[in-house]
Order: sequence, then structure tokens, then C-alpha cells
Amino acid sequence: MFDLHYWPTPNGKKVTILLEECGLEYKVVPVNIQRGDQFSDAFLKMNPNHRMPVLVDHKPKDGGAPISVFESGAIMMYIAEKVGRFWPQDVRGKYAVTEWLIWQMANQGPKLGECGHFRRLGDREGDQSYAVRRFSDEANRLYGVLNNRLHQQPYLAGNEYSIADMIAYPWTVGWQAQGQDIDEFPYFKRWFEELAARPAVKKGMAVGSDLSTDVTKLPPEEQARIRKLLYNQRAIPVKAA
Ligand SMILES: N[C@@H](CCC(=O)N[C@@H](CS)C(=O)NCC(=O)O)C(=O)O
Repeated sequence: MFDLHYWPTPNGKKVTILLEECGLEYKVVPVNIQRGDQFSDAFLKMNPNHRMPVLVDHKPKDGGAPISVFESGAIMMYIAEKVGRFWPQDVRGKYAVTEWLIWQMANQGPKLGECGHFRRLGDREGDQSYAVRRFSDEANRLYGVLNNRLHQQPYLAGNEYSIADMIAYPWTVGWQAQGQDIDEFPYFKRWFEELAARPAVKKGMAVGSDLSTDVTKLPPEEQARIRKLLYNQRAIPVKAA
């Protein structure tokens, strides 16, 4: 029913967690972002922003042509709405989930992404100490936001586990590499451990583990090629019709 264009990164794993929680059937279509699959014409038609994940629903609710959705937050909403689970639709419940889902997309994902980027970079591009401090502090602030929220209630949007929790979790698995100490955030830690123990979370997190390669184990020229592909992107010129 669903094709998930996917590579095993935190943004992809948000979606596999939800699909597993809902017990849905789906086919993983690998998008090898280290090879540049995200720049193929076929992929750009589905997502002009050339990023995975993309979901294609071959059996949309309206019975029409397949629907393709990009941006992991939009994909989570699409699935939860279709299945009628993990996203309450009463006005209070709906926006309690939506605000945390957008918090994840606009804050936690991008900032933790930059945090990891600069911490991994080392001094290859010169002194990065300011960027490392800036994004590690921001990561710390964001873990504090989660911790305070989870001090007040069991889950991000209230008393019920929802797509807000599923979307935030995969980015927190790398807390150590983001320069954080989980023991500083006990309420976050309680939530983190509870989610980590859920069978569907375990299954979703493991999807595609056979696809990924440890880049640090590749020859230096291959590592440099991947860095250039992923870190030095500029605008794609408009193609003549
Ligand atoms: N906001 C997007 C971000 C997606 C994203 O950044 N995907 C990365 C992998 S985690 C990607 O496809 N990168 C390919 C590239 O950088 O060229 C979403 O949440 O779907």
C-alpha cells in the first residue's frame, strides 16, 4: 500500500516507527543519499527539495491516483490521519500534537543536525570551536525543553503517546554524540527509556540497518566524495523543458 523512499537516518526512522506502531504494510525503496539518489529526476519529481523520506500511498482514501508526500512531519500527519491513530482530532488534542511536531521539524531536527555536523567535522575546514559551542549549547537548551515538558506530563502532547513523541525520539538517540549528558535530564531520560523499550520503536529504528555503511571506515577519497556531495550543495539550475 505504501512505498517509503528511505535511508536509515533519524528523519527516515520517524516514519518507520509510526508505520510499525500502526502495523501497516510498506515497501522500503532505498534512497542512497551517499550515492546521490536524491538528485535523480524521478526523485526530484516527488521532492523538489531532494531529501528523503518520501511516502507514496498507492491507495489513498479518496480512491484516486497515488499521493506522494515529502517532509517527514507531513508524512507523519498523513499516515496518522489516514489510520486515525496517534493524532487526536479534537481541537485541543490536535494542536497539542501539532505544536510539538512543528517544534521538532523547526527546532530539534535542524539544530541537532547542525550540532552533529560541526562536532563530526573536526578541524578539516579550520577552527570550528564557535560553531561546536553554539550548536552544543542549543542542543542542551532543546534537551532542557523536552525535560521540562516531560516533568509536567508523560508524553510531549499530554497523557497519550502520539506522533509528537515518535518524531522527536530518533534525534535523541545520538545524545552522546551531540555532547549531552542524559543524567542532566531525568524526565527526558524516563521518556527516552520507555520509548526505546517499545517493540515498534525497536523495529522502526532497525529498518535499513543492512543498508548503511560506516563512512569513517571508507577510504579517505570516498569519504571526501561523500562530504562534497552532502556538504557543498548549491542550487540546481532550472532545466529547459
Ligand atoms: N525536513 C526534512 C529533512 C530531511 C533530510 O534532511 N533528509 C536527509 C537525510 S536525514 C537527506 O535526505 N539528505 C540528503 C542530502 O543532504 O543530500 C524532513 O524532515 O523530511
